[in-house]
Amino acid sequence: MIKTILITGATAGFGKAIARKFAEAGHNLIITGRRKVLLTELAKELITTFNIEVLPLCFDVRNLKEVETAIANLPEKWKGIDILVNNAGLAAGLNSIHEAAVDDWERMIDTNVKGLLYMTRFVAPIMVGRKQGHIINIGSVAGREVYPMGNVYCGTKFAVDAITKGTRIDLLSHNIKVTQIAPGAANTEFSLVRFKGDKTRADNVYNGFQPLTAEDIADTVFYVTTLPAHVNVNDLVLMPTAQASTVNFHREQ
Ligand code: NDP
Ligand code: 8X3
Repeated sequence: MIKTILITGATAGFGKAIARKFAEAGHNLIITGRRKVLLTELAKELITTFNIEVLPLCFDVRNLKEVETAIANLPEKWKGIDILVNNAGLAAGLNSIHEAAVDDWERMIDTNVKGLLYMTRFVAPIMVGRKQGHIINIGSVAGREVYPMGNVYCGTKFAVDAITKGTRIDLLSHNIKVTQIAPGAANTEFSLVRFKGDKTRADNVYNGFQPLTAEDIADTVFYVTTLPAHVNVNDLVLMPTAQASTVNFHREQ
């Protein structure tokens, strides 16, 4: 059955790979992000390569009005969202709690927590109305273990963990699956964004071991959507083989 999948943060990293994975399987996609050019390019590529339908929606998940308007104004044929992947997110900075930039905290909390909530608040009623749906939240190992200077980023991902559990309970009687996928280190634009364009510092994060790829996460997200109607993966943690916790890595010299 062809499904409609809404993926936030599809202009890069996990979101882009998740879009490709579902497109390859013939599903129709609503892809979102702030960088319009990248969204349009991806939409064209997926339509041409996989002969599917794609609706690119350019908005900032931090902006309540933009989120509400984007979902309220969905064309009729796009209203039947089967799967919402709450993926858009970021880390900003890696600093001690007494030195970090407050603006970095605001960006992380507004995107990773409030953005995910806004999306869920406006998409979940559609699913409740249809008595079916699947919400997949991208958490992190940072939502399981706090690491030095991870403070607020970890806090946002612990929040995603709690919100995912709460969402599952609240939507239980509406036949809606709610899953959290919590990856470890994956080489995307994540560290480049965290270190504000410092490529050397970003590359160093992945030195000496093989990190996860965006495709690894896309495969995992896709897998949890292929299970029978009566089976839900509540929570799935995946890490590189060379990672055992947020601070333990086996790096080849
Ligand atoms: P990338 O930086 O590669 O991609 C992040 C995506 O989020 C981009 O498409 C970006 O699009 C979008 N985004 C960021 N802010 C906003 C916003 N305000 N409004 C709309 N879209 C936004 O990172 P990843 O793919 O690695 O990260 C995806 C998710 O996975 C995040 O939630 C991250 O916390 C989580 N994660 C990442 C891990 C990693 O090691 N890479 C590990 C565990 C979890 P645009 O800039 O166009 O708006
Ligand atoms: C991203 C993984 O360990 O850099 O969520 O926080 S980590």
